[in-house]
Amino acid sequence: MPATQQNQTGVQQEETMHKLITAAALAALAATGVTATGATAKEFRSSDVHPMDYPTVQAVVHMGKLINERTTGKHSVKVFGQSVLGSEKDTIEQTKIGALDMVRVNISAFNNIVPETNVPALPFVFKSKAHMRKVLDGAVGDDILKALEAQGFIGLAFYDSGSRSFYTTKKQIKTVDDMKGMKIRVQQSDMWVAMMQALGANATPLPYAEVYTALKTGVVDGAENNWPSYESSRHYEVAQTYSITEHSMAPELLVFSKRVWDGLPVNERDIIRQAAKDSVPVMRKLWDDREAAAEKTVTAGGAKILTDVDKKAFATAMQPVYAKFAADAKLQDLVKRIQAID
Ligand code: GTR
Repeated sequence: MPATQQNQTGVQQEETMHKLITAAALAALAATGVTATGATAKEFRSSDVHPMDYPTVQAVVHMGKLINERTTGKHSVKVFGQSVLGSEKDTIEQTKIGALDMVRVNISAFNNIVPETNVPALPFVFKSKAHMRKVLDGAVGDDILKALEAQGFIGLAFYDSGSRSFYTTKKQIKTVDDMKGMKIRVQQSDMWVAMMQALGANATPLPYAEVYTALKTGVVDGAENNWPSYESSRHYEVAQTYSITEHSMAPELLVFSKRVWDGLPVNERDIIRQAAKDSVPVMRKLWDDREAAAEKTVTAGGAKILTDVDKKAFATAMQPVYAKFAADAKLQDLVKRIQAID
């Protein structure tokens, strides 16, 4: 008998024993991840292709802290960066079957799965960063997030991804004519392939993690991305001419596995949704800072920035993509609603 139980009455001894057993049972439950309420505590696993200091990763880390606080320590989030869990295409599949809980990808990775996701990736569809944020924060954004559900994903939030521009290893791009016959790496999306075709280029769809080597070994002549990705991936070291075409503002997307989601109590789903929404302003601040810092880094690293690019001609040449990828009434309506927003 423990020393504390000496000199106790029978009733006291019974109470002490009960407390000891309860504490032991709780400890055992905690070890298996089951809380006193019977619900399973989880460390949600989320994937990203970017390094840990990148704004998308940090935003999800922040979201995880909010979830942890708001579930009083029950749930947490662990983010795996740098494609360690696989490419965007692979991790989307893992999320669908519930092997992964969350994934943060560019919306283009969903283009072949959910037609509505083509719309915000369309060339020159947004007028400015402010316009893009306003559209995605509103009803159009909500409708696109909802469209993911039928395919097994809960759309939680959009994050910024700035504007994407071309960068090349040898030949520089200033006009649409310069694109002719160039091999350009794109994301794994039919719409992105069509965009390059419209410009007269040859699209090479590749996972993000393979782009550096493809540029370095000459498998492709160029790629396209925003300032922070051009910088953090070190693509600027091997493709030193960055032509400011700003042809797409395809946003980032954070989704949760519907399969996992359906097993969560409603109040916890609300906490997760709200935490995702609350991570958006945090991400935007990180994003704006990183965009400015990335521009400085790549310039200091020897990248040549071409600003005298014929953007209008790029917009005109890419117009046929609308007819092909935003053809049906539902998608046309989304485009119209975006254009109607100031
Ligand atoms: C980045 C984006 C990634 C990925 C990458 C790419 O801007 O954040 O999710 O889509 O581009 O080009 O593959």
